[in-house]
Amino acid sequence: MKLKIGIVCYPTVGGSGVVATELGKLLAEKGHEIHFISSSMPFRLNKVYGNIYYHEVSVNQYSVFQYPPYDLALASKIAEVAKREQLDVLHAHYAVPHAVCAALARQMVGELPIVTTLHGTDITVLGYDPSLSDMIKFGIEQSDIVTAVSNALVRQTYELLEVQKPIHTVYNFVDERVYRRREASHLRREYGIGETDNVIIHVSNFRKVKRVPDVVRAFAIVRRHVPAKLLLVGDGPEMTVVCRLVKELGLSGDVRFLGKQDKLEELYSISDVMMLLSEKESFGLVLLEAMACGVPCIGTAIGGIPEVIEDGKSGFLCALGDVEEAAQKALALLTDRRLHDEMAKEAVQTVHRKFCSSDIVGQYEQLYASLAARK
Ligand code: U5P
Repeated sequence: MKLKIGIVCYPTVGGSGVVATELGKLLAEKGHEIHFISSSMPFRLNKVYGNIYYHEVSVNQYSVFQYPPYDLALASKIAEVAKREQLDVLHAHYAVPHAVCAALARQMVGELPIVTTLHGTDITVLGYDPSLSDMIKFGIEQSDIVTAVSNALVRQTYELLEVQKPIHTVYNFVDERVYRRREASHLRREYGIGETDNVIIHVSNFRKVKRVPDVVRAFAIVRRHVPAKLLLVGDGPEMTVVCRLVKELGLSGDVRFLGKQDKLEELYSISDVMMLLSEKESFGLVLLEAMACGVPCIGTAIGGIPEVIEDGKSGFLCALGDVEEAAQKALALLTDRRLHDEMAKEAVQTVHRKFCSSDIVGQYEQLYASLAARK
C-alpha cells in the first residue's frame, strides 16, 4: 500500500533530524509520497526527489505577538498540508512541540493518524522540568502510536512520565550505501596525519552532556603510549573549554578541530577508533555511523549506548568519567591489530544485522499501514 506520509522534524544537525530525513528518503524510494513539514529544509535532503515535498513553516512577526508563535504556525501548516494532500499519516519526531502541534492540527482537520518518535532530549531534559512534563505526556497520549529509539529511552519515559501508552522501540539506522568504509587517504595527508599515526575520532554537537573534555583527557593518555591524532568533528557551546584544555595539555599538534562537517563517512573511513563518552545519550547515532564504516567504538555505559555497542564484541563500554578506562580500551584496540580488525568486522555486521535500514524502515511502514487501515 502506497501512503502519503507527513514528517515533522527539526531540520538542523542532530540525530533526530538526520534519522527523520533518512527515513523520508528511504520511504520515498519505496514509492510512498513524503511531505516534510519543517522550519527550513532538512540539511540532509540535498537533492531533488520526485515524490518528496517540503513545506516550510514561516512565522510572521506581527507586533501584536510578543513572541513569534512558531508552534501555532506549525500546527496550522500541518493542518493545511494534511487536508490539501490528504495525508494518510503524520510522523512527528519529538513529543514537544511536534506531537502537540500535530494533535492541534488533527482537531482542526477532524482526522489525522499520528505516529510520534521520542528521540531523547524531550524526555531526558524536558521530562525533569515539571512545567513541561505534563505537556510531553499529553503529546505522547494524543499520539496513536509512540516509538522510542532505544529500550533505555522507553524505560526512562515510563519512569519519568508515568504514561500508560505502549511505547515501541524502533532503533535508529543509517543508509548502509553511504556509510561504508571507503578510500579517503588524501584526507590523512590534508590533515597532516603521519603514516604511523593512529586516528581517534569524536563527533558531536559539543554540548556539556557529550563530555568532550573527557575525550581529550583520554586521548592525552593514549598519546603517551602510541603516535595518534584526535579528530574533533562538530561545534557547539563547549568548544572554548575544549580548545583551552587541548592547549593546557600540550596537545595542540595532535588535535584537529574540524568544525561542522558534512561527508562524515570519509572522516570515519580514516579513523581507527571512535569515542563517545556522553553522560546522557538515548541512542548515539554517530556510533552507528562509525560502526558502519568499520570503526570500533568506545562509549560510556549510559542510556542507549549499550544497545548499540556490544561490550567486548563490537567495541567497548566504560564507566562515565573514567578516562583512564577509556584510554586503556582504546590502547587495547590500537596495539592489537587482530583485535581491532575482529571488532571492526563485528561492528559492520551489527549495523547490517541489528540496525538494518530496510528492516527498520519496514517496521515504520507497518505502523503507518496499521493506522491507515483503521482510517
Ligand atoms: N553531524 C554532522 N556534522 C557534524 C556533527 C554531527 O553531520 O559536524 C551529524 C552526525 O553525523 C549525526 C548527527 O548524524 O549529526 C548527530 O547525531 P547524535 O549522535 O547527536 O544522535
